[in-house]
Formats: sequence, structure tokens, C-alpha cells
Amino acid sequence: MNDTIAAIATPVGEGGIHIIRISGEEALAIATGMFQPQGGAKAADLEPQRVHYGMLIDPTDKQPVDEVLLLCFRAPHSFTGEDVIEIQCHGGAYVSSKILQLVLDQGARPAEPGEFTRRAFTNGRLDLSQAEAVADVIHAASDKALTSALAQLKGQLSDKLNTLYNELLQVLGQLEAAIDFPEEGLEFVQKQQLEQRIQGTSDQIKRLVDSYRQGKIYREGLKVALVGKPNVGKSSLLNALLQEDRAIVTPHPGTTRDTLEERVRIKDIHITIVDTAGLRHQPGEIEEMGIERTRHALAQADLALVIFDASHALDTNDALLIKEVADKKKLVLLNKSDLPTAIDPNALLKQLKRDSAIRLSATTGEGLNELKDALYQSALGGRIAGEAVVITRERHRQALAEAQSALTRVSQSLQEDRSEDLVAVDLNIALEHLGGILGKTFVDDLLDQIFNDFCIGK
Ligand SMILES: Nc1nc2c(ncn2[C@@H]2O[C@H](COP(=O)(O)OP(=O)(O)OP(=O)(O)O)[C@@H](O)[C@H]2O)c(=O)[nH]1
Ligand SMILES: [Mg+2]
Repeated sequence: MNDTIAAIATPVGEGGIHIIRISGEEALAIATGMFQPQGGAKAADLEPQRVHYGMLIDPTDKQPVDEVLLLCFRAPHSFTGEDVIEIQCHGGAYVSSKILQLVLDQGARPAEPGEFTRRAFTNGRLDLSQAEAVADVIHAASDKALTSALAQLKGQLSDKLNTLYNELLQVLGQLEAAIDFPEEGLEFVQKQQLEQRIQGTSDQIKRLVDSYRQGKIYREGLKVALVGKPNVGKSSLLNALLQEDRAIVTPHPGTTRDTLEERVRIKDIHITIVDTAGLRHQPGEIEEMGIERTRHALAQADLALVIFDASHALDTNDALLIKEVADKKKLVLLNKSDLPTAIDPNALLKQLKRDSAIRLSATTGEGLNELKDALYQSALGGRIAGEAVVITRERHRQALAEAQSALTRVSQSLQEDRSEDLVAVDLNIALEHLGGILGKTFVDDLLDQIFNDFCIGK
């Protein structure tokens, strides 16, 4: 673990500058062996936490390689907590890989993906949820994703989890005292108090679990499925939203056979829109396979855009659709509003148990802005941004849900006057799951999984 690692931290290719990052015990020695500061100072006297300008030289033949800036961070005041050197050279692919090769020749080894951040975690510079947030900041593709990742990096989630963790730890302490002195046991008053504290913590954990729906949308964007019977204008609507002729549109029902996924951006939220094969009774063989995919897309989507053709009376295929989307979060769209209306919107809304629909025309563009506003509102989920801590990863949701169910067992055991030992077991399980998010308790496999998601050099 103490060996010295190095990597080019900037993307492959040509640019203004490239950065070669080195971390570990040998970092400083390696850098001083190949750097000549301007003004004749000795490389060995490199002042920490400063930027130095000079020439990078090949230590074997003393020939200059590039003019560079060298940043020097001494342990523990660095990203990884170790000695770190960053060499900023000109942004050529050749020059940067040559410098990296020289660094490796001096005894460093190529870093694995995410290894710098992994060291930051191992050295206690970041907890695990903060390390994950580093990746999320890098991958953020919208303001919402960036804001929530940054809040997590700054420790907003960690603080919240640490508070809950410590609260449970105190409860465990009281329980263990009762276990150690069985003749005294837990008094009635004490027991009630513990129960209340457990309940309070459990409620807060539940709020975090519930925040995942929203957090996932912040991190990954909103996933929307366009569904309807054949020929209602699903593909036309996709094209209208994209402002591009992406999907094939024809007057023949059953045109779209396979699902088609595209991204649009509405304000600061990414929306993934999936166009699907029209749902209908007794489809042909190929269509049947398409409809399977439609159902899958519907199941995966955060929101369904349920489309009806307002210029034709409803039929049994619409009825099939209404049944399919009964339990789904949805917006109701009445397309082809440029043609004379042939349906009774109120009767339809009643069947869908909704009180409003958006009238639109994929052909003329009428109602598109209203639809975009509704999509945006749905992505925000009625929440005021920055109001509360949200979780954005399935790993966190799962751990919190496990912790919550362990706490439910704790409450039950307390109510049923079970032994303190048994209560302590479940309490420990809850602690383990909370600690797992922060990386207090972890397995190497999990770390491999998390850090392999990173780029090399981070
Ligand atoms: N007048 C009018 N015609 C429309 C509108 N939207 C779509 N259409 C027409 O309706 C027909 C079917 O449109 P598509 O977009 O292919 O319909 P779809 O729902 O994707 O159909 P499938 O892929 O077969 O399920 C085409 O001839 C479109 O030009 C609209 O708003 N107004
Ligand atoms: Mg289509």
C-alpha cells in the first residue's frame, strides 16, 4: 500500500496542459531527481504547498524534456494524505507519456483506476460516501447532479449519517450496561426512552430512504417512457421534443418495433425519453416482441407519458393501455389536437383517475412547452432544491433500508420485553449498515467495485 503510484490525470489526447500525478513515499525523491528549478535553486529544497517553475530533465542523459510547473504537497496535507507531486507539462500526448514513463523508470508504478481517491479514503481524508461523491462530481451532467454530488463531497450526508450512527451507539452503550449488570436490567422508564430514541432515528432513516427516488433523478436524470396504442403519435412526439427526425414516423400503425432511447435537457435536468412500440391486442409476432420491450421500458421508467389520439374515439387498445399504466406515475397527453376532437377527455381522465391532461399536437408543436414544464416539475418532485439531504446511490438506499428494518426489529423486541442481548444483535446490524455507507466497516470487494468506476489518475 505504501508504494508510489503515478498516472496522467488529464484526458488522453492533446490539450493546453497535461498533469502527471505522483503519490507515495518516493514521490518527492522521484520528482527532485528530474526537476531543475529556475534560478538555480536546488530541487531538493522544494518548498511544500507551492508551485515551482522549471525544467523537467531526463535523469539518464540530463537532457531537457519539457518546461513544467511542479506542485508539491507534503503528507498529510494532500488529496491522498501522502506526499503528492503534480507535474503540469505542455498538453501533448507524447510529452506527457514520456514524462510518465520517466517517473515509472524512477520506481513508481502505474496507478489503478481511482487509486488516488482510494488512498485518500484509506488514509482517512475522505469517508466512503465522500469518495463516491468524487466520482459523482466528475460524472455529473447537470446542475442538479453537480449540486447534490458536491454537497455529499462536502460531507452533508456523512454528517447526517454520523449523527444517526452515534445516536445508535449511545443506545447500544445503555443496552450493554444492562447486559453487564443483569441484576439491575433495564428499568421501565429507560426502556421507554430507548424505544423513543430508536423510533426517532428510524424515522430519519426512512426519510433518507424515501429521498432516493429524487436523488436518483438528480444523479441520473428522469427516465420517461412514451406509451400508447399504435399510431397515436409517440414517435412524432419524440422527434418534436428532440427537434430532430430521430424516429421513423408513418401513417401505418405498428411502425415502431423496438424501443428507442434519446436524451433531452430541460433547464438543468436530463431527461431520457424512450419511444416504444404501440400497445395493442393481438399483435403480430415481431410486434409482440416489441411490446414485451415496451412493458420493460414502462417498468424501468420514473414516469410514463401516456398518449391518446384525441381525433379518434377510444377503443379496446386504449382500454388495454389504461390498465397497463394504472399503478404508474404518469402524465396524460391528448395528441393530434390540431384535428377535430372525437374523444370525451373527462370520461378518459376519470378512467385514469387523473384530473388533468395536456392537449398537444406533435405536428404543430402546440402544448409542447406545457409538456416540458410538466416534465420539469415532475423531475423536481415538488421538492425545494437544497432543502434536505438526499441519497443518490442504490448502495446507500439498500444499506439504509436494511438498517431501518433492523431498527424495526429492535423496537419490536423492546416492546415484547425480549432479552437485551437480542436487542443488541439487531442494533449492531443497523450500525453495521450505516457504517457501511461511510466505509467504517467494509469489504475489499466493495471497494474494488466502487473505485473501478473511476478514471485513472483520480
Ligand atoms: N394531424 C396530426 N397528425 C399526427 C400528429 N402526431 C402524429 N401524427 C401522425 O400520426 C401518424 C402516426 O405517427 P407516429 O408518430 O408514427 O405514431 P406512433 O404512436 O409512433 O405509432 P407506432 O410506432 O405505430 O406505435 C403519422 O402519420 C403522423 O404524421 C399530430 O399531432 N397531428
Ligand atoms: Mg412509433
